[in-house]
Amino acid sequence: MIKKWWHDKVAYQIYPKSFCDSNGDGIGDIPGIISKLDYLQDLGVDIIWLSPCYSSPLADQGYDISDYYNIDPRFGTMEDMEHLIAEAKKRNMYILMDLVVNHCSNEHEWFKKACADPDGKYGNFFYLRDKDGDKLPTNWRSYFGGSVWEDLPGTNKQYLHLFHKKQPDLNWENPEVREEIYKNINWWLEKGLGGFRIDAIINIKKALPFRDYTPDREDGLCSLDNMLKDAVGVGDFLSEMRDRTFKKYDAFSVGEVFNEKPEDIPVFIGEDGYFSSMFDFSAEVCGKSGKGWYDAKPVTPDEYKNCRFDAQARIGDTGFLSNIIENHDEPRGVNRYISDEDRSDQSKKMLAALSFMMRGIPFIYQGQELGMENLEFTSIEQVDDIATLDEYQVALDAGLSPEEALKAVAKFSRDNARTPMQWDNTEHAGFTTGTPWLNVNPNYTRINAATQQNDADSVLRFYKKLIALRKNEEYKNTIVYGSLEPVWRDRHNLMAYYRKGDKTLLVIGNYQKEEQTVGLPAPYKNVLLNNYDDLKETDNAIKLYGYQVLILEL
Ligand code: TEU
Ligand code: CA
Repeated sequence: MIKKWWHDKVAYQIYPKSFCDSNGDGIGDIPGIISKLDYLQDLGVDIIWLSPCYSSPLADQGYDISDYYNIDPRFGTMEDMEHLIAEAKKRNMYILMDLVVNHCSNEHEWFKKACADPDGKYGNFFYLRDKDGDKLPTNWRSYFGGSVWEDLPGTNKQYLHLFHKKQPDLNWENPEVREEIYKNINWWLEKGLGGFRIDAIINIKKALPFRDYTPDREDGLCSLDNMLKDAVGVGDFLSEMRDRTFKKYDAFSVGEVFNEKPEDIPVFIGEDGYFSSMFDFSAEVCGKSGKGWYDAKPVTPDEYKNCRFDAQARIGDTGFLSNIIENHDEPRGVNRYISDEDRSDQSKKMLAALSFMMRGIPFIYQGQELGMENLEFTSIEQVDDIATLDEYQVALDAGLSPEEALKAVAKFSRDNARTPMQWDNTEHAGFTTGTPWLNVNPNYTRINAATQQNDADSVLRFYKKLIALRKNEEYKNTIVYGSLEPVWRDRHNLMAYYRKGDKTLLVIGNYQKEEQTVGLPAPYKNVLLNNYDDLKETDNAIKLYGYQVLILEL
């Protein structure tokens, strides 16, 4: 395998709106991010992925871009962005921006021009269809609910939007659209970005000609999965994009890829793949239901283990996955993968080590390093996220009471991860001096960065140890490039694996509150990490405490 600069890195996702507010308007901003670079450097972060901060009406929190060449004034200025890139560089850190090019905002000038002249150049930047009475061009359901078709204002046409109606899909079949996108990517790379996280990218290829599929809910619409299964040829777009942009700059690119087919893996992230890496979403999609969030099942420890091991096996050493336990679209990992009764610093650390030590590039989502938790919603009024509001309606339509519907969607709400970062125990968790745009989790008095920095046993300090281990010259090669082999795969509530390279490491997590004993295959030389103070041994066997995690060198 050809070594790349990003292989041994540690990445961190910032959701700018909720990270740090420098001017008291309640919205996080780029100067706020700059003020926290030392914190990130101290943690050991190398790559920072910023969720979108381009000009945007923020209908989907910036994933609806109205100008790809500008920074939204709420987040700062272009000078701030350049300053951030420069300050990061000084610390040997790289900035990734979010590449949102499946769609733009309906407030982008391309869309405005398409409305003004739908048969002209910009009409062909989108997917437009003539209106035919009440009949929709297709019966596809948008990811955020309702039809994917919306009237094009001032015309007799409709436009396609797989996401929100304020996010019209760009027509990638049109070479002029692709040129505009590549031009913009290169413009940003010229500014010294390390690369991009690539949003919703599988959606750029549509199955043409459009057709209906069998409806799967009472609304008479069908999931977009049907259309995506039929769409062939996304690789033509992706390889062209790679060659015209990332490749020329040796930039890092990580794709938000769902529903990939096994044969996609080598072409997506193998040598000279479309992307440097893609996220492992195997655990995020586990237990999800086509009916909606209200019907999702909790993920058991054994399911969690199997999802993650299967994903690792599918990739092997073809390429590098990007490993996460959460992001801005998901609930907090410690809520999703640990039961309410068992959530503790110990179980949080176990989850951290099990995920972090897998083969791939670890991504930390802001606050994950503190063990930040879901917010308890008491009313749907507290929800800002458009996906949650839609899923709430889906749950009501399915017959749940308002209380049940709230409870069901609160578990998955994207706002769980979007509450302000908890810096310290002062008002609003030190995120802002003003009124935060979204409620701060009241647990900030207990869970915050300042307190944890001073506590050697904190979740934060444990993450620091994990990162330091990944960077330790002695073990680095094994942790980055070593193979991953599951051990005792069938043992209930136990997740364990070898990492084998020039060293042999054994990672063992007791994924339950009860103790359990494992016999070691060989004596260990060193305990590299332990989330307890001690280790209970009886000749070549270890009695693991509840949620104990160990990283041993054999
Ligand atoms: O997410 C795309 C995406 O595929 C998920 O939202 C997915 O539809 C959902 O999780 C299904 O369960 C990206 C961004 O991460 C998200 O924040 C944006 O809202 C979305 O694209 C549109 O840009
Ligand atoms: Ca601000």
